[in-house]
Amino acid sequence: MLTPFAMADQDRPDDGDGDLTTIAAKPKPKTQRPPLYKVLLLNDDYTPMEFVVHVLERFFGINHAQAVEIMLTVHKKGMAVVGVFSHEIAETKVAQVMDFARRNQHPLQCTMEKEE
Ligand code: TYC
Repeated sequence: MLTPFAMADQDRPDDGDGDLTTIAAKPKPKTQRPPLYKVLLLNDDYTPMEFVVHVLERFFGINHAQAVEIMLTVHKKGMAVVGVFSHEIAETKVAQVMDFARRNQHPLQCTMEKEE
């Protein structure tokens, strides 16, 4: 029996081998998850609604009905989160949307924000 720490019997993890011995408590691995980033779409007065719906379908893989719903949320509330990604993927999505909007001469703005 390995009992490296002072521990009450009832708090010892059972190693399941049928006796009352315990295994040594494993040190907790301190691996950190990488931060995630919200990609936000911002409202404006000029970008056509159909264009925004198309952007959501094309770059975020969102189905048509959901895309219409999200577009209307942005239109009414000013912005909405359209996805949560790693830093690199979020940056790529933002760049793709901004480039596509610019090439089509729409003022649509897309940005990213670190998640808490
Ligand atoms: N407000 C725009 C309009 O009335 C539509 C719009 C929706 C624009 C969402 C941008 O992210 C946006 N044509």
